[in-house]
Amino acid sequence: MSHRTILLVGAPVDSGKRRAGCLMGPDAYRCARLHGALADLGHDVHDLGNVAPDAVDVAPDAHLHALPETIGWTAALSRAAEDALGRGTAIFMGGDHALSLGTVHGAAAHAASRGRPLFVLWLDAHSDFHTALTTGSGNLHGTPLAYITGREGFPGFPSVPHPVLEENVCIIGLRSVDGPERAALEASRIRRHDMRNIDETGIAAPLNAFLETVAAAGGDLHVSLDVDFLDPAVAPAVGTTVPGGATVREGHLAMEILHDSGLMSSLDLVELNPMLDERGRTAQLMVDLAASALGRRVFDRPTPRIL
Ligand code: EXY
Ligand code: MN
Ligand code: MN
Ligand code: MN
Repeated sequence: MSHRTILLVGAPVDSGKRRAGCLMGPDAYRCARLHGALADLGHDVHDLGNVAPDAVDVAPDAHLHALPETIGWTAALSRAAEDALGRGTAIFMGGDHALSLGTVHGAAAHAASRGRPLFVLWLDAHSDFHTALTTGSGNLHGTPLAYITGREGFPGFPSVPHPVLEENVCIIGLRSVDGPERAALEASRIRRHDMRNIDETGIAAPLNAFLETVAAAGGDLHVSLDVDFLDPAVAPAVGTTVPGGATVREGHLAMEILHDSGLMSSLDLVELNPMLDERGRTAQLMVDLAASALGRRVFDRPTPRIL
């Protein structure tokens, strides 16, 4: 297994929705030993601490929740992502999915600086494909995929000089898509796999097909893992649960396939709300999934000595 330099970046974004709690996400990952789990695999791991949002001169919006703060996070996390990716593999400890407005913005800039396209794997019950003008809830954590693919409708946000091409995006796990998102998705070139697809084909087939495209293009790959991709029975600590999600094994299989491909350059761990967790089991599952994405295997680990 190839050892990596891994940069852990705390992104305590809680502004993407009204329910509070994701603020504590980065420290929950620290308490669940994300750093140690990855170091145990032989990686050179550095925790860069938490990012803080930029102060921005943007007027609050009557509909869009915490608009100024979310714009400030986008700018700050874009810079943080470029910095971290210049040093190795970046893992962003969220924080809600609004953090991806900035992390993918920065990952796309980093890829472009090296003349490589950026691909995005979105593991989520939701498509997060609203613009700031179509969202019904006003919760900006439902918009990052629209923003980073360059959809119009984000007044006041940083420009997107390197939009991710729609054909370079693959969503897996869908089971809650709003009307405007559905219409926009169906008009797009985004690969999208709902849970019915996964029930029928399994998760390996669509994931491997996407990864073959990434490899053929010589692209960087940003993975955005939303807690609600998983079934609420195994991952309750998220405010937007949707029944019928991925099993623990489907989650690990996806992460193990990602590791075997060697293609993942950055990873968002988003939407963990420790206020909703049960003895830290969701945080632990997310740490275990991240470890699978970075090479943890039953048989690659030294067999414990029989005492
Ligand atoms: N589509 C709904 C909305 O826009 O409010 C729900 C969005 C949930 C977003 C979470 C992060 O995945
Ligand atoms: Mn070091
Ligand atoms: Mn999401
Ligand atoms: Mn979601």
